[in-house]
Amino acid sequence: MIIIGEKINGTIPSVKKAIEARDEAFIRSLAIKQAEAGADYIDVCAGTAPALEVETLKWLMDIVQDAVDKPLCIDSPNPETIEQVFQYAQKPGIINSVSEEGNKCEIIFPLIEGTDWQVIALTCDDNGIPKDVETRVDIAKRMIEKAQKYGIKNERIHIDPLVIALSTDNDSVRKFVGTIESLKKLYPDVKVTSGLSNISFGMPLRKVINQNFLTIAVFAGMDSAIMDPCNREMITTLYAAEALAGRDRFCRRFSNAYRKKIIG
Ligand code: THG
Repeated sequence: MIIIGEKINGTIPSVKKAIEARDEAFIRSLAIKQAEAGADYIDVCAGTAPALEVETLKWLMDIVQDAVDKPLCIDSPNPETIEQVFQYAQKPGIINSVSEEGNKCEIIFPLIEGTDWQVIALTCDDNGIPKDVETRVDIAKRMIEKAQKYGIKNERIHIDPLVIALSTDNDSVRKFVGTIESLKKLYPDVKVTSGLSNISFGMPLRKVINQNFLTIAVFAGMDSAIMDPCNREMITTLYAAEALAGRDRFCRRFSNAYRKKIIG
């Protein structure tokens, strides 16, 4: 699993406070903790008003890149913001995200043409998030075909099927799994990603729901996860799920992580 560490996000109250106080040490430690816990990419999201977003994101990017060697996942709903901060990235990472809303693809795809950047593509458009699998897959197809015109190969694209809270759609997980299955049949090389916490909105014991959702998503073939790599229970669930899904040869990663070391 490709792990995208989610903790540097201005919508989290403690991070919002740190951004407002320009508390560099706090952000730095979040970057280091996530890198040490196994994050492959560090998501940076300003979560501020658009007027402050470019300056805030640049500040976050500079701190993270100074603290760790991991590539960034630049998280903003505004393609113009991404366009402006892109130059401050020291190495290729992931753009989070495009969708079929407005002209997002038309701004972002030329930006990453001829680079090694990857992109998360959300399956929504000007009509919002579709309720059914077919429309999600249609939107994904349109974005994948557009990307091809810019030489962006399928393996650089992470489709995010935008899982809806289970409390508002009883079939949410089934639709998520169905979308992964259809996409992988059409485009075996395309990646699928997801956040893990939307599923449990409005429910008690959210941790349990999130962990079990992760297990199902791993089994369905999800390639990357936007998650908290410092959450030990979640990482244990991930390792166990990968072993159970046959994604951990000889269960080596799981065993190395959890078998008591026998010395002597
Ligand atoms: N898809 C894509 N991008 C995304 C999301 C997605 N970016 C934002 C969001 N969803 C993913 N990021 C977060 C960040 C923090 C939390 C949830 C999602 C969060 N954090 C708690 C905290 O830090 O206090 C608890 C974390 C925990 O212990 O697990 O809730 O869906 N493309």
